[in-house]
Amino acid sequence: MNELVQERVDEFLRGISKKDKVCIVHDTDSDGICSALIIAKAIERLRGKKIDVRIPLDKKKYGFTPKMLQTIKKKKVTKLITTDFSAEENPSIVKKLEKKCELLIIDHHKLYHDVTSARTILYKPQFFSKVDPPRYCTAKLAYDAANRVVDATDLDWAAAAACIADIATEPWKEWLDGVFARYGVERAPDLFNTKLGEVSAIVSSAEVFDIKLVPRCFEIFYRAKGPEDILHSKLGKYKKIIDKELKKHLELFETRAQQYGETFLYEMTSKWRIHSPLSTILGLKYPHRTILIINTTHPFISVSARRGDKVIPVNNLLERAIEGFQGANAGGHAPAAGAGFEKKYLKTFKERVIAWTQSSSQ
Ligand SMILES: [Mn+2]
Repeated sequence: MNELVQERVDEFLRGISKKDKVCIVHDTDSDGICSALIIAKAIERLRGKKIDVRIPLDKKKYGFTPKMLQTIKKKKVTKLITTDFSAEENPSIVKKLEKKCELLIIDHHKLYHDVTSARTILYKPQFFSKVDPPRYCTAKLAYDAANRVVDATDLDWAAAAACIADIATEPWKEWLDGVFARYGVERAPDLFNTKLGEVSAIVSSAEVFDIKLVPRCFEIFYRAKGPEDILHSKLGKYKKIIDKELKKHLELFETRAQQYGETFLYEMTSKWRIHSPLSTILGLKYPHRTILIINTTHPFISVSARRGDKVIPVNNLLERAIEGFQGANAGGHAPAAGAGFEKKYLKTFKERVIAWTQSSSQ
């Protein structure tokens, strides 16, 4: 435990001047967008000037890509902030970036390497909090940091929407009650069925509908005064389309998923990248099952896995299952993770998952 991490984060944010070139690299899901929003707003309030560059993650590759590094170099970035992904997964890239800029990594995913240095801050719950990292989502980390250095309480709705999206509500019950009350939002047993849950679903639907909508999502969030502005925005139409597609696959899952003990594999194709929201819904419905949604639509397969009770850590399961696959990636949290690999590896992938889950349940 190291309480000094928070102090360093606050110092980093307060130290940003108008002369700095500030860049945020963020994940494109609700937590990624809301955390980037909160940090971007906090910086604008602190230094009286907006951030300079914002780069969304490339969903298929994760982490820094050569193109991103080029942009960071070209824009002469001096302060680099990343949100909602393990930016430290490749420490040599962090070391390279440190030569040109100071880094603040805000994230709640698995810790790969402690890259903390004079130039880099790793702001992960693992270092300073007893809260289970998956439940301390990045937007909440960003919100807590922002409010230590400036008033960002008006962004509570965005942080709350991200908590719902990431199933990271349990440790923050009291605070969430306050947010619901402040906006007069009615509670429901399933938080996705509330107006704040709808805000989070609007982002994920837009992202799933077309990844190119992410910058527009960010702009709409940046201008919004509260959750109502999102609910009445033009983004709502994508949610309707994606909801229909999700419903179709939720029904198909019941008859077509292959069962191996507690493990359920569901292969699907869709015009949209719905595997992640689909597995989130199924993970909530069946917390004691290991659920793998395998999207075989494209030559590069995407897998989204969930295990609500964490009996099987699905991030480790996926990391192990893709070992040796060229150009593959896997990662995430113990209860929720994702992977991507070329189609030629699908058979091996499935064999490994089945073998591993069956041997561990004996
Ligand atoms: Mn997250």
